[in-house]
Amino acid sequence: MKTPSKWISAAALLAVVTGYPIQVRAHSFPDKETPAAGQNVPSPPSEVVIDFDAPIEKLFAKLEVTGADGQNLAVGSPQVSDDGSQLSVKLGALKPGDYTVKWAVVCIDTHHTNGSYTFTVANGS
Ligand SMILES: [Cu+2]
Repeated sequence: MKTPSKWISAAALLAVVTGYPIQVRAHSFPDKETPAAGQNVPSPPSEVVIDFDAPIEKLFAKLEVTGADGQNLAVGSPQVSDDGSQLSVKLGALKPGDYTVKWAVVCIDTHHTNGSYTFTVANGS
């Protein structure tokens, strides 16, 4: 005869032991940014692209690119690739200077992550 209570406690213990690391791994953080964080690009990029290490929800993805005056220079809405791994937005013509990229996403297990980084458009001459 089986002893259900033993099975239940074993499952509960397993959830406690493994639950936390599984959730951490499922959070979506940037794997790669284009332009890269801190990069000094020789010519103005036409878009900003961020690759994530875990799929993100299309509905809640935010991506802003602001210049020194704080104005958002993204053109149109941010786009999420079909597999949820890539977030991108088109840019208007950027002048030389420093730009801040701000992103906020929700991964498929509903965890929110966000962050920001800067890149520089060099003085082309
Ligand atoms: Cu998560």
